[in-house]
Amino acid sequence: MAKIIGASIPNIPWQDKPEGYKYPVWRYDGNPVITRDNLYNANSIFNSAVVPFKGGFAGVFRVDDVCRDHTLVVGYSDNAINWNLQEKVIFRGYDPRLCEIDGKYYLSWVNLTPHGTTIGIAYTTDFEEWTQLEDACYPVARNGVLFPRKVNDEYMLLIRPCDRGHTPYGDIFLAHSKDLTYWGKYRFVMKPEKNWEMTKVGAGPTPIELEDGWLMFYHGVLTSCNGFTYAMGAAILDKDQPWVVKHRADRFLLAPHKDYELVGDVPNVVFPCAALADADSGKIAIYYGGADTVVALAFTTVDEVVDYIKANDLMNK
Ligand code: BMA
Repeated sequence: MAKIIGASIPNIPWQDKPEGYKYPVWRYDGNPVITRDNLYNANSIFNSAVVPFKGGFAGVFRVDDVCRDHTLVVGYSDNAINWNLQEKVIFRGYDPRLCEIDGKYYLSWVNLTPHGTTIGIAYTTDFEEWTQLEDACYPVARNGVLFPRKVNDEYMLLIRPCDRGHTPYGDIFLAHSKDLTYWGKYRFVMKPEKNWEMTKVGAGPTPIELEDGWLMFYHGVLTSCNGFTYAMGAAILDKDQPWVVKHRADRFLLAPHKDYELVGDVPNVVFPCAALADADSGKIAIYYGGADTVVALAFTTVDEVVDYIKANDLMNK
C-alpha cells in the first residue's frame, strides 16, 4: 500500500466503491451533503474546507448569502457528513482551505481587497478566536494552499497568480516563507497541459503527505463554447522540492456529471477544497463544491489514486 504520512482518522466518512465502478474516485450516494438549507439567508454553500477536530470534525464553509456577498462561517460535525453551521461570519472572501500545522489550524482563502483578490491567512486553535496574518501574495492571487508542515525549514504555499477577472493566467506556483509573513522564492509548479484543464489549473485541498511525495488534488478548467467546465485532477509532487512534479494524471479524476455538479448558480463545476486522509486505512474523503451551489463528498484510497496517476502519467510519456 502507498503510505499516507499523517493522522489516524478512524471515523473518516466512508462508502465502499460501488461494484463494477471502473474509475478511481466515487461519489457519496447521499450527495450533496450541504445545501443552502443548512443556513438561514444562504444563497449557496459550496467550496468548503474540513479537518478532524477534537474527535469529530470542524470546517470553514463558503456561504454566498442572499445579498450574494462572499462569507466564511465555521461548522462542526460528528461524522463529517451532517454539519451544524454557525451564523457568525468569521471572514469575507471565498474558497477556504484548512491545514493543521503544529497544533494550530490555518485558514487560507481568497481575500477581497480594493485592488483585487489575494491570499488571506489566519489561524485558530479552537475555531472561535482567529488571528489574521498578513495577506500573502498581494496583489493578485487565488487558490492559496498551505502544506501541513515545513519543508526544508520553510512554510510552503501553493498559489495561482492571476489578474482581476477570470484570468488568462492559469499556472500553479509555490512560495516559501520562514515566518508565514514574508513570502518569496517563487517556483513554477505546473501549467495546463491537456484539453480538460486547458484554461487554468489551481491547487485544491491541502496536499497529502506520502512516503515519497505529496499528493495534490487540483482543479483544471476547460473553456467550451458554453463557458467554463471545472474538473478535478491529481499529481504527485517531490517530497523535498514540492515544486517538482514527479507524476501527473493526464486525465481528470472527477468531472461534472451528476445533476448537482451540472446545474446550479455556475453550471459544470467540481471544485475540491479539502480532503480527509486516514493514515491507517489509506481512505481519502474529498470535499468539493458542486456547481457553485452545494458541498459534495467523494471517496478514493491512496492506492487507487496513486496507481491511477502512475498508469496515466503525463510526466512519463
Ligand atoms: C473560480 C472561483 C471558484 C468557483 C469557480 C467557478 O474562479 O471563483 O470559487 O467555484 O470560479 O465559478
